[in-house]
Amino acid sequence: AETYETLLIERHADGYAVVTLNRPKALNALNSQVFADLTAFLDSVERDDTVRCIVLTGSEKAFAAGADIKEMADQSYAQMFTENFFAAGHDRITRFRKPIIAAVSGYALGGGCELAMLCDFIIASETAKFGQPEINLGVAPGIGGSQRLTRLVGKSKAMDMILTARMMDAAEAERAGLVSRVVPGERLLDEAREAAAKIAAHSPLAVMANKEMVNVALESTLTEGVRFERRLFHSLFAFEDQKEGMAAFVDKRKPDFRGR
Ligand code: CO8
Repeated sequence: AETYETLLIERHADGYAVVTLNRPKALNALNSQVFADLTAFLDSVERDDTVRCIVLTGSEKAFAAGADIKEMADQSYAQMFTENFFAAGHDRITRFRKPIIAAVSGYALGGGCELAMLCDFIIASETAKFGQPEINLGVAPGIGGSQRLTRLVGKSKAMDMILTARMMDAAEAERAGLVSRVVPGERLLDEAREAAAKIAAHSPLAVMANKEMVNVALESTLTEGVRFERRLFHSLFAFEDQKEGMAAFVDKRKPDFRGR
């Protein structure tokens, strides 16, 4: 059985897994163990075809209230630098090739907001609150928040959030483009599961290619990005799944994607 100190894992027959952050007494504050557990889980499913999409969630009260302040409080510069604090966890998530949907209820603050932004898209409950309050602690975002928030919501709102440490509610986060959908709290997990099941029913090869293309948009010029898209699009014709997907459309039946 899969057991992790800080995560609950539920694998679903429809081809996705729900990963629940499970440090309720600390509002899911992210410590080294959480990143070690997430890394181990992602390693274990990277090549596992029964998990084609992941839903990452927290509790009703908190997706995650930040990096664990109690773990960081007494760290020296030499320790942070030597350990390259949280760098390995951050990098592991960005290297994961299958989609991760963040289902956010309650607080997504500091490292919690950064973790949600590391996911491929965010579905938020009406109760969700996003913020980068690190400045209150005399520090700054450290898991990509200053970069990803700015790309997602633009400079003005990113500066506002990061410099004042105020929280954004779900409606503002949706207007700003930080989250893709907002749903009532009781719908949150079903909405995320339904999205994950849809993704898991697609060709897993096409899913990986589509994810990679969108990510390239954030890191290239338009000309380079379009060239990358076109080459990857052409390459999908090497897979049986392309033949199957188009044949199924023509035959008016459901495709049977094999990931080949
Ligand atoms: N770290 C550790 N413990 C936490 C954290 C946290 N981030 N957040 C909450 N907790 C703990 C509390 O200490 C408390 O524990 P205890 O019961 O032992 O006192 C328990 O969770 C419940 O919290 P509260 O009693 O505070 O609950 P409230 O409902 O009153 O308040 C808040 C909820 C508003 C979310 C409040 O807990 C809060 O402000 N939390 C801190 C938010 C914050 O500042 N987050 C940013 C942290 S810094 C960060 O994320 C840096 C990221 C970059 C790291 C990069 C490394 C390279």
